[in-house]
Amino acid sequence: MNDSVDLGRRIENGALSKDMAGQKVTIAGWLQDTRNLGGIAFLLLRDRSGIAQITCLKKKLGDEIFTHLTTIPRESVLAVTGELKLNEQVSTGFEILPETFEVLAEAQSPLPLGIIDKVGVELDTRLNNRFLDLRKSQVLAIFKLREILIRGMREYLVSQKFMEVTTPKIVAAGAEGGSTLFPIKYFENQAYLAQSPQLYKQMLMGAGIDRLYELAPAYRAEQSDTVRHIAEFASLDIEMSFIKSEEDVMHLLEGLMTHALESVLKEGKQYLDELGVEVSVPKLPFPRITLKEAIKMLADAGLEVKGDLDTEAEKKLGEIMLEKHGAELYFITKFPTELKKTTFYAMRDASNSVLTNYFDLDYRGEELVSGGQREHRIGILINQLEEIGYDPKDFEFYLQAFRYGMPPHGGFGLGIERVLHMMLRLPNIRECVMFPRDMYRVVP
Ligand code: AMO
Repeated sequence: MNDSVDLGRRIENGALSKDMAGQKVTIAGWLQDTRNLGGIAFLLLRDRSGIAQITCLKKKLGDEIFTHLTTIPRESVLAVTGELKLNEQVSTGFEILPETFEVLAEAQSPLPLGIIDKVGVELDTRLNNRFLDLRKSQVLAIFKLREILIRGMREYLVSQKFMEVTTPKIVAAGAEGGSTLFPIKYFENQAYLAQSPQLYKQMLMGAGIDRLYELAPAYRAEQSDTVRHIAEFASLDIEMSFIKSEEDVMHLLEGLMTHALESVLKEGKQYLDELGVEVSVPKLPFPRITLKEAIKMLADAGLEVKGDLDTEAEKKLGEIMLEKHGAELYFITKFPTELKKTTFYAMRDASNSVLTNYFDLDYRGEELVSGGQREHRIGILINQLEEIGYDPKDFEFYLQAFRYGMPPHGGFGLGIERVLHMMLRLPNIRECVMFPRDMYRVVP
């Protein structure tokens, strides 16, 4: 009985069906749970596609084999061959009566983390044992939804003729301010981990790749230990040429978000149900409010804001936009130049140079996206670099691309984890990354 099982014949649990009644099948996975009732025992075997019940009858198997099967530690990897038999009492409608089995890898016990126990476990313990944590169906559901969301975004961008590109993550200059740069030793020189593909996506506009996107890690040495910041995040960046204004970019972003959320609803229902969350597809167009209007709305609600919106103000604005405008997603536009100082590449408003053509997209009070129209005229771009004290020489590789025909262009950067964080109403953004990086965590 305890022979080797031919894994070449393995069928995924999800592919088993009642039509296979009477057939011999081979399954393999993790032993999730064992219920031993004396003469009969039920083993639940889990793989990525589902759970199958293995029903062990002591009389049929004999004492020794029954005892062996029912004492295999939880979460061991087990392969079983046996007959598929219909049984209406099982949720799937069938069970497997084992004929041969093999313990492929025994799990140590106790487990550092229960897979099916309902006891609340600290996020840190879960992240320290992430390979086990990811075995939980509710945790895996987040990543199934992440995959569906990203697939929906890619689908949309491909349909809009965007080309996927890959730009370097080891770079010589930062694009998003010095304070969040990770310096690295690069042979005999200093380099940095890329905070954003900003300079490269713009250079590629000069190369004539007039609609591009990149989905890649971006690095920020965030000194703030918050539930919405991580040091490595998945950034979806787009850039497009021949725009009339940032409105063209915002229009694309509306289409992208709507399509991606529709995909999540269509393909991810089972995972949303598992997490007990409802997602709604936003109505078009998303409301647009200027930063000035946002500050006024907050003041009317009793919250005085000076300068930029902090976390509290963003949250409050999220509540106001939901209550008063029924909007979960909304644009905040016309950021003052003063607040986008480090954003030297931002085009200023032609009619009012104290404002930029820059916007954010917020989702229930959290910023998902920043973007806008870029400054493509080299003289002005150099002035803007100098204004904030940067030496244009350090950006010469970038500026060169503006000297030989750079079309008007714009784009945005979207944080994938931020979308998931808000969409799934998770308490912490770290839930949306398999192996998150933050100020204190670099393992596992
Ligand atoms: P920005 O710096 O606003 O803009 O970043 C764009 C988006 O990236 C996400 N994000 C983060 N997510 C998690 N943890 C972090 N520490 C973190 N930092 C940023 C947010 C944010 O809205 N080059 C510009 C984009 C552009 O103009 O194209 C940029 O990087 O969702």
